[in-house]
Amino acid sequence: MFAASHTEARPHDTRATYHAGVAKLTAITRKVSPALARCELTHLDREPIDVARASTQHDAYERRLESLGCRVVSLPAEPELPDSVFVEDVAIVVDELAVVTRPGAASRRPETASVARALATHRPLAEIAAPGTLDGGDVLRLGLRLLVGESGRSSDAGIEQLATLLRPHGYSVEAIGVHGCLHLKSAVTQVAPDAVLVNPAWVDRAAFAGWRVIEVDPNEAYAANALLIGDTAIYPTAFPRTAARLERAGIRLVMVDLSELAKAEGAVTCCSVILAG
Ligand code: CIR
Repeated sequence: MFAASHTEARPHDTRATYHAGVAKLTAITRKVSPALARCELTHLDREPIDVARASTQHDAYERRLESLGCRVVSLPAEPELPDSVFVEDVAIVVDELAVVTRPGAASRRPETASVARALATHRPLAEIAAPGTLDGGDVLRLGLRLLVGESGRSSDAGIEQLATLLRPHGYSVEAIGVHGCLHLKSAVTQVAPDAVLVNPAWVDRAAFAGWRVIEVDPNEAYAANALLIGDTAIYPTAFPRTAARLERAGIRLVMVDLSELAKAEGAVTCCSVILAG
C-alpha cells in the first residue's frame, strides 16, 4: 500500500480532473494497428478480429469524443504494434505533468515513444523506469486521489514511482487489489461527479466509501468501463442491462459499439488519453 499523501479527495473535489467540466479537453487517440489480431490476451480466448470493422468503430469513437467537445489528436497507426490503439496504458496525465508509463507487457513498451512526443507539447514529461511497470488502465483518478490496481501489469515498484512523482503536486496514490480482470478500470470507473460504476467481484467496493456506487448487472461482468467526459459517459452498446441501470441512476450516456476492440480486451477508456487544455 502506498499512501503517498493524506490529501483525501472528496467526491466533489474536482480540482484538475477532466470530469470537472473544464473549458477544453484534448483526447489523444491512435488509429487501429493492422496487426491488432496479434494483441496481448489475458482473460479472453483469441478469436478472429475484423480489423476494418475495428477501425470503423474506432472512427466512430473519435467522433463521439468530438461531439462531447474534445479536440481529438489522432496519431497514425503503428503497423508493428498490435495493441497500440490502447493509448490509455502508456500515459497518466494530470494538470502539472504527464507520466509516461513502462507497460507491464513487454510487447507494448515500444508504444510509449510516439505518445510521449505527442504529450511533450502539452506537459512536462516524467517516466516510470525499469524495473517498475505500470499500465494506465490500472490508474483510476478521482479528483486528487489516484487508485492504482495491483494487477498483473502494474508492479509495486511502478506504483511507488507514480506516487513519488505525483505527491509533490498534492495527489494521493493508493494501491488497490484487483482480481479476475486485466486492469483496475475493467472493474471500476467514474460515471458522475459523485458516482462510480463497479464490478464488486473484481474490486472491493469498500474503497469507494462516500461515493454513490452503481454495480454492473451480474450478467455483464465486463460492463464497468465507462469514459466520463464532462457530464456524459461514453459507454459500450454491449451492456444494455448495465446501461439501463446507469440511466435509471440519472447518468447521461452516449453509446459506442467497440465489439471488435473488445475481442482484444479493449474498452472505452483504453482508447484515449484525455487531458485538460
Ligand atoms: C492488452 O492486453 O494490453 C491489450 N490487448 C488490451 C489493453 C486494454 N487497455 C486497457 O484496458 N486500458
